[in-house]
Amino acid sequence: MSFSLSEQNDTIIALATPQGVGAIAVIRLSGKDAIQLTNEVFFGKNLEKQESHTIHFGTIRDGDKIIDEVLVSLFIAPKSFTKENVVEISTHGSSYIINQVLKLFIRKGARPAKPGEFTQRAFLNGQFDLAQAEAVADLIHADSETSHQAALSQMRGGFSSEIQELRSRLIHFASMIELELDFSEEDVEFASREELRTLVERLLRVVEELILSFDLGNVIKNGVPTVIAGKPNAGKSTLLNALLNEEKAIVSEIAGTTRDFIEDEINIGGVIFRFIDTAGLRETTDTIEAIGVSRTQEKMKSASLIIYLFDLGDTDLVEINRDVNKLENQGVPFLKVANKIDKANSLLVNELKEKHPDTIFISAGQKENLEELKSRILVLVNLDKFRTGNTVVTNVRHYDSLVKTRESLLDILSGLDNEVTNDFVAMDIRRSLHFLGEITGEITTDDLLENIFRNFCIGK
Ligand SMILES: Nc1nc2c(ncn2[C@@H]2O[C@H](COP(=O)(O)OP(=O)(O)OP(=O)(O)O)[C@@H](O)[C@H]2O)c(=O)[nH]1
Ligand SMILES: [Mg+2]
Repeated sequence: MSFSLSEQNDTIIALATPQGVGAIAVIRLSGKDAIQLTNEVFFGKNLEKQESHTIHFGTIRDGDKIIDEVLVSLFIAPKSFTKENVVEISTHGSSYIINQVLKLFIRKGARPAKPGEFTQRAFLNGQFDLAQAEAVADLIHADSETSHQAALSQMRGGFSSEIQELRSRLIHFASMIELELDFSEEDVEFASREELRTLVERLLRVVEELILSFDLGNVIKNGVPTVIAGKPNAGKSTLLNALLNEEKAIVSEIAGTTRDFIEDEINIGGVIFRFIDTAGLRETTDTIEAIGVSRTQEKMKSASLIIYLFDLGDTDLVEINRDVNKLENQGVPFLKVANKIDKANSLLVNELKEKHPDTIFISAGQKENLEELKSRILVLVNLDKFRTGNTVVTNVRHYDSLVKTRESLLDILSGLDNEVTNDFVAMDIRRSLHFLGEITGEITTDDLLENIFRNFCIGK
C-alpha cells in the first residue's frame, strides 16, 4: 500500500456492511468528489445543496435504468469519520443491487477502497492516533464484553493520552539538554537532573504497568486458558461437553479415553474462556497416552486457571491432599471440583467439607451445580479491573514498543547514575522518545502503516 498524494485524493468506495443478503446494505464513499459523484447518479434532490448530517430519499439510476430506491446520508468535510466528504448510501441488501451500484460509481471515477483505507485516512487526517486506529480494528473483532470494553477505552484515547503527556514532558527535557550541549563551554545546567530522574522514573512505572497489562490484555482478546485436569475417568470430557452443551469430546468408561487435548471457547459472564480438556494424569506404559500426559503437564503450566477434577467414587483424601499440594506449588490458580456427586459416598463428602471447605461438588453427567462452578471461575480470575476502564495493552506492536521504551528509559537512569556526559543522556532520551512515539504514531514508517491497515477489512 503506498501513500502517494494522488491516491490520497481519490474518492474511494466500498460496501460497509457484511457481504451477503441482508435487509439493507450500506455503501460508503469518501473523498473530495464523493458528494458530486453521488449527485450525478442520484435522482430526488440536488445533494450538493444540502447540509451536512442530513438524509435524503431518492433513486440511483444508471442512465434511464433505476437500480434501487435508496437513502443517502451526507457528511461534509471535516465533520466525518475520515474528515473528508463522506456519503453513505443505504440500498436494499441484494448482492445484485450492491454490485450494480459499486460498478456504476467505479465507472464514474470512484476507486474501490483497500482494506482499512477509511480508517487509514481518518488517521492521516488527524482524526485519531495510531493506537486508536488499531483499536477500531479490535473493536470490530471484539466478541465478548471485556474485549469490547478494552478496545473501546483504547479507541477513546486510553493510554495514548497518558503516554503523549509524559512524552511531551520528556521532549522538553531533551530540548533543554540539547541546549546545554550548545553552551557546553559555559557549564550551565538548564535541565535539572533530579527532575529528569523523577520524570523518567514515573514514565518507567507507567510503561511497566502497561507491559504487565499485556498478559491480561491477551487473555481478554483470546480467552482465559483454563485446563481441566485430573485422573483418567474423573469426568473431564463429560464436564467440557456439559459446559459447551455439545458432545465435543468422546466420553467413555474406559480410563485413558482422551489422549490429546481438546479445546473450545465458552463465554461465562461476558468473559471468553478457552477450556482445555486433557489426557487424564496417571503413570502409563502406553506410549501415546504418555505423550498425552506430558502435554497435559505442559498445558497446566501455561494455564491461567486449572480445574482440578476428581471422582468422588474413586478417590480418597490422601490422594486429594497430595494433588492439592502439588497444585499449590505450581502457582497457577486452581479450583477443587468433586465430580459424580450423584453416586458419592457420604464419608468422603463430609471429610472434604471439613478439610477442603472450598470444594465445589458437581455432577458433570447430570449437569448439576454447574452454575456455581461458573460463578466461582469468574471470581477466581477477577477481571473486574477491566470493567472499570483500566488501560490494557492488547496489541503486540504496542507491547514491543513498550519493552524497547523500558530498556531505553533504564539506560537514561543508569546514565544519570554514572554521570555520563550530556550527549549520551540526550541520545538515550531520543531513543525513548522514538519508541514512545511509535506507539501513538507520532513516529511512523510506511512499512509500519501498511502492516497495520492491511489487517483491517475492506470498507473499514
Ligand atoms: N455417575 C456419574 N458418571 C459420570 C459423571 N460424569 C462423568 N461420568 C462418567 O464417567 C466416565 C468417564 O467420563 P469421561 O468424561 O470420559 O472421563 P475423563 O476424565 O475425560 O477420562 P479420560 O479421558 O480417560 O482421562 C464416563 O462413563 C461418564 O459417563 C457424573 O457426574 N456422574
Ligand atoms: Mg476424557
